[in-house]
Amino acid sequence: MHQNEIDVRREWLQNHCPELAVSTEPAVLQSHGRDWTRFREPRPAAVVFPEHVEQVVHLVRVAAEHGVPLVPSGGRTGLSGGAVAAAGEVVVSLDRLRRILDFDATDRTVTVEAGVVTAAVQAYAAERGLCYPVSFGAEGSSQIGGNIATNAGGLRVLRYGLTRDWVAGLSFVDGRGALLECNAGLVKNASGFDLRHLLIGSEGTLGIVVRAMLRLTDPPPPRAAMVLGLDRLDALMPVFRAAREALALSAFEFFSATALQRVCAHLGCAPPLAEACPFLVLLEFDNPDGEDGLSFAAAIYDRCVETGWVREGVIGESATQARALWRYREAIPESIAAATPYKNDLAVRISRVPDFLAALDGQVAAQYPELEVLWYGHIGDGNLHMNVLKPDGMALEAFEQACAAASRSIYALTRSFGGTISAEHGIGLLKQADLGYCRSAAEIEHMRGIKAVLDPAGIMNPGKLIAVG
Ligand code: 2HG
Ligand code: ZN
Repeated sequence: MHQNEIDVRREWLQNHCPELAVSTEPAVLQSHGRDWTRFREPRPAAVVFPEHVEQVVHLVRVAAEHGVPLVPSGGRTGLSGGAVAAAGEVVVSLDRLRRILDFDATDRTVTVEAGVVTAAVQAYAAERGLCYPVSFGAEGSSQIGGNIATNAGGLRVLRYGLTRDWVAGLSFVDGRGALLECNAGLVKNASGFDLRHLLIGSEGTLGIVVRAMLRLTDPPPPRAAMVLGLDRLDALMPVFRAAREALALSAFEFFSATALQRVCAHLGCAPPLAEACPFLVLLEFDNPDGEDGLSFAAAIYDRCVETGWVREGVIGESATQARALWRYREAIPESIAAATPYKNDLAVRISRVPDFLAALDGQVAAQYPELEVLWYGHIGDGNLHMNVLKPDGMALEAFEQACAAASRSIYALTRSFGGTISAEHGIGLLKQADLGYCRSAAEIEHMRGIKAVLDPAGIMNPGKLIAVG
């Protein structure tokens, strides 16, 4: 988009939304025009900061009338470009819609505005003796609205499910500027289509989530963590099964030694195990009275070592020790960020993980003979992150093209296993052309039809998730 068109759009904003806080500062356009992806340069016309839901309603209404594209923006921690504004759009930041509105101890719900940060909800629940259990590395800056828009998952899906499972109700502004309130906290509501669930995972393409009522649960019991070193990929599932039979697992995470090396280099710390094993798993499990959990874990460990599945392991008994072990897994994305990783976020059914991994392993070696590939992920729920690192000196565009081409055969393999090309990061801008690898033509057609109803002017996050027109 040319600068004069951008100027016209800024003037339009001033004329039609004079009450709205607007920024056209280059630094703000940069920071709020993108998420954590680095494959597109941000170029929004402006960033607006509504403070009240009514301002969002008004903005969307006039934007729909005049065909002005909007990009909803939360904590901007997305990994698929869902919040990237690269074509002169108006970014709608939810940063100032960050009030906690209501708490109900009987319903065990908290109602928040969309811009409330995930960790703030967790802390608020903990102060009231409850827990908001959706948890992931970006929880310190991701916002509830964005979590809903991408149905964020994370580290404890195995125990607690996804964001979807914790949304008791939500309000959103559709693409025509109508405010809809969906399922205000009812546990049972058999009265037709549940638009709440349509909005969850819609990546801002159907409307802007402005408020949510979240369910809370009991706080977790004390937990311990264990890191085990494996020699072979095919030992992963036997270890998972053994652990799940004996322990109350809340996480079963996987990472490769190459990922661990990056973390140790980044944090300047020693690895958790004395011997270098090519694959590692991190288990987190309930340890309520500080005894049973640990003796079960020790028994599993012995069995896994005897059978040859595990070479070495370490247990973190105290909360501090467990946290230290978690760092090895959680810090992987930040440790490799400087290498502009190309991210794959694949998932298959848990039972198919071993065969999928074996097939993928061969394919990756053939597709990326010269590039460094790191594996990690939430194997306990079937989700595998595969990150390809950009070599120093390789142009970003050439790197993206090479990875995108290689990804297609990986997606085809994923499809043959009945899997998805995005488990939890969303399709966004970066994977939009490949949606057909995990959704049928009929499904995509219906998605377009649904979008046309909720967003007839096509202004809501255009070009993301599904191509229209
Ligand atoms: C994680 O599991 C996040 O740490 C990021 O989903 C995954 O960096 C990635 O590919
Ligand atoms: Zn993840």
